[in-house]
Formats: sequence, structure tokens, C-alpha cells
Amino acid sequence: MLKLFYSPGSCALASRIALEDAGADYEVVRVDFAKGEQRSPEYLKINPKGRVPALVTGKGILTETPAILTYIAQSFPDAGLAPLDDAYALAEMQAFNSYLSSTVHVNHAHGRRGARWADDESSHADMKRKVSQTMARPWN
Ligand SMILES: N[C@@H](CCC(=O)N[C@@H](CS)C(=O)NCC(=O)O)C(=O)O
Repeated sequence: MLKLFYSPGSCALASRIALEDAGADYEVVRVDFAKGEQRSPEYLKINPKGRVPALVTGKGILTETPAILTYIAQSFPDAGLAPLDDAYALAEMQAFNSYLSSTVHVNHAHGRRGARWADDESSHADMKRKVSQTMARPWN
């Protein structure tokens, strides 16, 4: 059975929705960010990047939302979650998901986790203020 490591209110929701829409047999394991469980030695064995989502499959553990979403779409083709028989349309879908994951999500993270990019508190406040601009205009 597939096992999704998940945290409420996180980007792991996309993978959970896809599993649900696919009609997959899966279980969810909650990773509690408030307790810092994403950095626990146990969880780092699941995903050394210390992030959710992570999907445990029969072949191994997948991370990164675009990869997980494509894996689910291909594993449950009858659910019609992705245009699997159209190379261009599938690439467009990947482009959109990759943009959300690698650009929008990273911009958003600067507001909440500024300490990853700077040590000075004033820099954190500055980054937080900048988030809405970069969300609206990612080239900023
Ligand atoms: N590029 C990854 C991003 C994963 C990610 O950063 N997830 C966040 C939740 S939305 C997380 O686990 N944050 C915990 C942390 O940064 O400590 C993806 O697309 O799945």
C-alpha cells in the first residue's frame, strides 16, 4: 500500500488530493511541523531533505510534488489525472507543476522561513514584505 508522509496546510495536500482522486489504496502519516518532526532522525531516513510530501511506493520513496503527481497519474491511468497520451500537453502540465514547486513555493518560503537565507532579523522582515510582490511578479 502507498504511504504518504504529509503535513496539514502544506504543499503535500496536492499529492493527497491526487491519491484520493485516483482512488488509490493509501495511508497517510502525519509529520508534525510544530514538533519539528520533519527534521527527526526517523523522518530524515524517509526524506533526507526534511520536507513533505514523501510517498513510499513498492519500488522506493518518491519526493518532489511534480514527480509524485506524475507517478500517481501514471499508476492510475483510468482516473484521467494527466494527459498521458499527449506529449505536449503532459509537458505543459509538468511546466505548470514545476513552476509552482520551484518558483512560487520558494518565493512563499522566504516569508515564513527567512532564516534559511539570511541571519539578520531585519532581513527576514524585508523578505516577508517582498513575498507578495514576488508572488505577483516572480521576475522581481
Ligand atoms: N520542492 C518540494 C518542496 C517541499 C517542501 O518544501 N515542503 C514543505 C511544506 S509545503 C516542507 O516540508 N517544509 C518543512 C520545512 O521546510 O522544514 C516539493 O515540490 O515537494
